[in-house]
Amino acid sequence: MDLLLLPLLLASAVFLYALVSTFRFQTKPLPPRTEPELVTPPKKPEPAIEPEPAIEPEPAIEPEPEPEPEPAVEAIAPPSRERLKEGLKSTRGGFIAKLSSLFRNRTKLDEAIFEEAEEILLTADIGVRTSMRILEDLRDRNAAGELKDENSVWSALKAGAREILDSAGSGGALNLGPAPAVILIVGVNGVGKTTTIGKLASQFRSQGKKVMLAAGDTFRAAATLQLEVWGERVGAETVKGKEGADPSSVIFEAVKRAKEEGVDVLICDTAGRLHTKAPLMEELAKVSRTIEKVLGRPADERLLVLDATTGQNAIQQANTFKEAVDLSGIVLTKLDGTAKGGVILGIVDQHRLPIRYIGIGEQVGDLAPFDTALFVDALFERDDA
Ligand SMILES: Nc1nc2c(ncn2[C@@H]2O[C@H](COP(=O)(O)OP(=O)(O)O)[C@@H](O)[C@H]2O)c(=O)[nH]1
Ligand SMILES: [Mg+2]
Repeated sequence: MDLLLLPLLLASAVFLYALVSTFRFQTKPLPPRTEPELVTPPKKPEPAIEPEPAIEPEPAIEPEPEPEPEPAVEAIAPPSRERLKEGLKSTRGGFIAKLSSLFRNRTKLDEAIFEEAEEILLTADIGVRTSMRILEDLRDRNAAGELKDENSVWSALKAGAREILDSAGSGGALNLGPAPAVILIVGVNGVGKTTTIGKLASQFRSQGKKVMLAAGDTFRAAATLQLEVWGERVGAETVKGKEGADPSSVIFEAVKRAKEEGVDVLICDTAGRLHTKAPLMEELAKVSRTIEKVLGRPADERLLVLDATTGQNAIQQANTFKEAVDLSGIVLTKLDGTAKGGVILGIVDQHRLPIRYIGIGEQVGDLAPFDTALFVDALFERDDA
C-alpha cells in the first residue's frame, strides 16, 4: 500500500512544481509599493434642489380663429328718456325746485307769490321778457279761475313753457336735403361745437349713414386734431387743411369730396374765436357762401351752438351770429351742468330759432334730439313732489 502511494506522491510533487514555476514565469514582478497620495475626495456636489416639476400647462384650448377686429366705432343712438331726466337734474334742482316749493299747497295765488315767481324765473336766466310772458299767462289763468291748486299751477307753467318752445318749431327731424346733406356748425370757442359734431356724427353712423367731417377751425392745429380724433372714433373721414389755411378752402374741398365720394352727411366745424370782432363773422359768411356755391344750395342746417351755463350771454351770442349766418336752429349744450337751464326758454322766445339738439354731458351718447313735450316733462318733473 505504501509502495503504491509513493510514486503517486512523487508524481503530484512534480506536477505541483511545474505548476508553480509556470505561474511564476508568467506574473510580472509587482511594482514597488508607493504610499498612495492623500487626495481629498472632491466634495460631493450638493444635490441640486430638484426643480419642482413645472406644472404641465393646461392643454391650450385651441384659440378660435381671431375675428377680424371690428373698428371700434362708436355709433350711438340718442339718450333715453331716463338719461334725459338725469341730465336735467341740476336745472330741476334749481329754478324748478324753487317754483315747486313756492306753489306747494297753494290754493290761492296773490301778487306776492307772482313777484316771488318772477324773481325765481329771472335768476334762472330765462330773461326779463320771457319771464314776464310766462307770468302774464299765469295771471290771466288765475284771473279766469283756472288755478285752483298746486297741480293746476304746475300744468299751467308746463303749458306756458311748451308754447314758447313750440313757437319756433323746436324739435323734429333735421331738414336735410339730398346727399350729401351739409350741416354747418357755428358758435363761440368752448361752447361744445366739436364735441357736438362728434356726437351727431355718431348718431348718423348708428343710422348707417356715411359721414364726413370738415375741419373748418384752422386757427389751431389742436382743433383739427380734436375733430380727427372724433372722426376716427365714430368712423367718419375728416377733411382738413394746413394750420392757418383759409377755412373756406377746407370747406370747399370737403363739399367737393362729399359729392364725389357718396357721403350722406357732411358736418362742418368752424372756429369760434373773437366773436365780437368782425373777421370771424366775415369768415363765417364766406364759409356759408362757399357751401352754397359748391353744393348748389345753402347748407341744409346752419346750427348755432350755445352753452347753457353762460346764461344770458348765450342770448347775446345768438344776436352776433345771426348777422353772419342765416341760422336754422340751435344746439344748447351743457344743460347737465347748470341750474340755469331756463335760458332755453329765453333763447327761443327772443330769437324764434328752434332748438334742434341739447347736450346733456360730455359722452358720445349725451346729445338728445330736441322733443318739446319730452323735454318739458323731464324738466318740470318735481323730484320733491
Ligand atoms: N357737461 C358737458 N360738457 C360739454 C357738453 N358739450 C361739450 N362739453 C365740453 O365742453 C368743452 C368744450 O367743447 P368743444 O367741443 O371743444 O368746444 P368748441 O370750442 O366749441 O369746439 C369740452 O370739454 C367738452 O367736453 C355738454 O353737453 N355737457
Ligand atoms: Mg372746436
